[in-house]
Amino acid sequence: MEEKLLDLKDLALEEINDAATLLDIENLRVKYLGKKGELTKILKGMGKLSAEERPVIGKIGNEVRDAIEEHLNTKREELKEVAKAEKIAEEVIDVTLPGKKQEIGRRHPITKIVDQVSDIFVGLGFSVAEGPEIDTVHNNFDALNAPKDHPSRDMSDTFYITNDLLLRTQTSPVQVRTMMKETLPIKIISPGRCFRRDTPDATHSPMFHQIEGMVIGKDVTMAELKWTLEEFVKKLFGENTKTKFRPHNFPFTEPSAEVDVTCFKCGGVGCPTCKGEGWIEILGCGMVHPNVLRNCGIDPEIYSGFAFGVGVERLAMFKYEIDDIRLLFENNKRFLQQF
Ligand code: 2NL
Repeated sequence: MEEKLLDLKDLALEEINDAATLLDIENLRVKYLGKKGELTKILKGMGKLSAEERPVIGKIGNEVRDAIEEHLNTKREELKEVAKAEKIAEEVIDVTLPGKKQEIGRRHPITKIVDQVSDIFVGLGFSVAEGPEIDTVHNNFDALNAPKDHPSRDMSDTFYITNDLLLRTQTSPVQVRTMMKETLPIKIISPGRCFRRDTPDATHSPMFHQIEGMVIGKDVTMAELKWTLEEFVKKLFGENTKTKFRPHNFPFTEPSAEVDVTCFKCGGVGCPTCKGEGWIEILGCGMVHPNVLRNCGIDPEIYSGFAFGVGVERLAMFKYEIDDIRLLFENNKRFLQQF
């Protein structure tokens, strides 16, 4: 029996030495020292021993148990150390590596112009109104006094969704909605996306932005229109900017005008930006047509108003010297980073 015990010890110590993981150690503990383990199996035979042999074998059994236990503990600590060292090696941080650059975004040039123009009009007492990009043919054309045969109504010029719904071609439907719903006086601007069935080229995009403005009240005259727009261009292009109101025609205003400003690059002498003209056309405007007021539930005998519309892309292209409108919507980061 003594021999069996010593053989068991040798075998156990050898196996423990070969253990590669903490799980191996636990399995070996169960195998040798567990309740049904090898050592217990041998010691069960002690009952057959003589009274003299029993304490001797018992002592050897205890020594074998202690030796195996100690060996298990030593190996367990060793494996724990190895595992820890491996983990540390794995998680090491190389502080000399270059950092990850945090790229900071910026506003799109169109957004910048919309914000700038909005700020100017808010400073003049206007509120900002918004509305849906899909609206009715009535709000987009009929209410605005557009003749039934007006070319802009054509299927080839407007994106129709149904016979009665379309993608708005201006932000005027927002003004129509405001007139129908709000109490007078009204003093609003409506910036937003508009859509026209255009084939894209350097100056046309089927999606573009417009800022319209409108003032309706008692005794609103063309003098207020001129003062408001002159203030606006001076704040946008500089105090020395001159304006020129040229007669024009829109179905929704009467009288109507287009506004030119002295070129903010050359001051009116003539340069590539203004194509040598000295003047740049920047917006359309006029006194709201009595039919439009009537269509929106306002009595033109009591109230009057003015309205205007600015193309945002045109302003952006002048301001940032962009020669192709398509560049604004290609989302090329290197292009957009310039503004
Ligand atoms: C242009 C011209 C304009 C308006 C828009 C308007 C809206 C209502 C009633 C009357 Cl609800 N007028 N808007 C008036 C004149 C000109 O835009 O060339 N835009 C780029």
